[in-house]
Amino acid sequence: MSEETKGVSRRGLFKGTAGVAALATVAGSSGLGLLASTRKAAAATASIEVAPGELDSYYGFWSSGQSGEVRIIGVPSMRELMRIPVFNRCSATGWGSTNESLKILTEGLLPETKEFLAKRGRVTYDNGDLHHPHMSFTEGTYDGRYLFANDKANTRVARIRCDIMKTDKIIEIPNTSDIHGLRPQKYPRTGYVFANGEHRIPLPNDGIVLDEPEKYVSIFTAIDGDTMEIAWQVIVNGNLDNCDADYDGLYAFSTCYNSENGVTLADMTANEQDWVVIFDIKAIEAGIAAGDYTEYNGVKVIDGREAGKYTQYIPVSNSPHGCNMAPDKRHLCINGKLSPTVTVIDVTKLPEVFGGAEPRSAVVAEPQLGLGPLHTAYDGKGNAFTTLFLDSQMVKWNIEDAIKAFNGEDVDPIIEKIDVHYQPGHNHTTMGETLEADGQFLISLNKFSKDRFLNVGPLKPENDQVIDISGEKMALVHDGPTFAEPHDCILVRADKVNPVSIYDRGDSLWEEARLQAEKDGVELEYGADVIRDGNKVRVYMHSVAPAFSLDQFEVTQGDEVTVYITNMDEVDDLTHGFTLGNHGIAFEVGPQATASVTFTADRPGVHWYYCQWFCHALHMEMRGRMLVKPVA
Ligand code: CUK
Ligand code: CUA
Repeated sequence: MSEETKGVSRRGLFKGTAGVAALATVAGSSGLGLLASTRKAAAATASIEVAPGELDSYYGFWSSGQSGEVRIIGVPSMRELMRIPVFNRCSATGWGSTNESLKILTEGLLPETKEFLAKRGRVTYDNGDLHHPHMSFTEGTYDGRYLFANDKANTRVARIRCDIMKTDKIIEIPNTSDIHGLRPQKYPRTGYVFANGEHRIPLPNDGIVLDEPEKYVSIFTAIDGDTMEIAWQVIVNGNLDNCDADYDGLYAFSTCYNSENGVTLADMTANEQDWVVIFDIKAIEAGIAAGDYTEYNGVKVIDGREAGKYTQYIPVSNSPHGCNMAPDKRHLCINGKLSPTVTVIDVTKLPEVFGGAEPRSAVVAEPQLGLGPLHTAYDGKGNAFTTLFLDSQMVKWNIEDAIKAFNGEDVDPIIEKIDVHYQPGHNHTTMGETLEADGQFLISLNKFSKDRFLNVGPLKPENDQVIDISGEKMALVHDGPTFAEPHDCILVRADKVNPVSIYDRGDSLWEEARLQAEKDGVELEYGADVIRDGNKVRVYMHSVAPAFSLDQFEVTQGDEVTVYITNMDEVDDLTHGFTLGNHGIAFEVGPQATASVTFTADRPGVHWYYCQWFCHALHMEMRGRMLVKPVA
């Protein structure tokens, strides 16, 4: 089977050199000639089959780009298991309308954002652009506590609790614009979450500086993953794109594709070389402790624009993109994008660079791999897999051989190339960004699917392909359509993640509801109470399939009503819901959870509420009436 996956080289389709022109035309290329060979390859293996009733061996945590959520996908089957609302709103779970989710969505916003939104009658942003979901680490591997993810659109970072797979913190990052690259500290633990501000802006961005791009800055942020507070920031030269951290807890790295500090495409791609910024974590911590910072918006900000003790700038070819630390603890791969190369940096040489050695002295290899290298993943056996966006290929190469070739030996580091469909961005291997990289599967997250699926109109799905990398040869084994637009994913061995099935009644998620119930002298667990407090009305119900504890309640037009629902069922998978007709209200209540919503009852008349989560043979009957008395 594997021979068939070799496919046809697409190099001939792109005669030009890798550059802006080629990037601009790539969307129009089709590669139709490849179809026959690759379809055959896809059908030729059964290694991803997960039979009915069997479980996947990996959790895939998928970003969803402009959809703003995180998705859980079983790997290798590629079955979508769950969606976790993060920066988006969710009609099913009520994310963005329950009090509990609104608290998370609003409490971390900057004061000026709250003010800006309030003027528009809103309390939070409705969109997000989530590119990079990454799990917390302990000692170089996933520890199953949290997932962290960025929002490029509204400069936020979110944390997801992996015990319940719900978002529990969202913060907006001050002093910067458009958080893009995000990675957790790998060692000794997370620890810091590193986040790149991609777009350069004035600091402070208050309108005094406008069209003076030379005064804009880009900022690297370290967030404390335990408290979700900002630990410190560093101003850098150029912009910031992707980032990663080492396995020794000493350095973080970011790619910069705009060393020109330009604001137009032509400006930004003018220089032959950009750079990767190296951050010395210990030196920055010492600088903060010694008071070598300026405070902006309550955050301690270090100036790292000049190479020195805090930062070093290692030149690499024009417009690098992906930044991937290898599980050999030693090699960092910087993906060329506009250059056909990947630059390999030996992180054990970084102390010398900080000590004054020439920055490029840390570069130990620079293999030429093909057109448009964007991201690199690892098998834990010394091999790397790099996506070639322009070539629509995945290239497998050997790191040691690349180093030998760089030192003048006659070795070809490239082991194999296969076609992917089409234009891959990120890729990811099973456990590949940890010390436990196991070399089983590789995902290619392709930006275009074109003809790979039934035509669904002009907006087509992305295509996330599964490649079996356990053998000598790569074998493309599955095409997986996904909605807009996974940039990145991680593949976590199933035993690393242990979610609960039933909520703990003591969970802090509904702390405010618990406190309010105490004040009102009612029990959330067994409530069937309507508490009147001026024009505020608090309705406490619990639900046990197939009934709410109140089959009606009455309020007066204009009342501010809060409905608290507690699901007292203790059965796995027995979720109830609360939908209030013609009020735009619907939310999920998981087993043993409490959820609530607040609204103004300004529609006189009879309004039914019902459970929208099919829970019982009498699910349709699980409903009640809200009676709204008109004001005279
Ligand atoms: S980025 Cu999308 S292909 Cu936002 Cu990680 Cu590289
Ligand atoms: Cu409860 Cu449906």
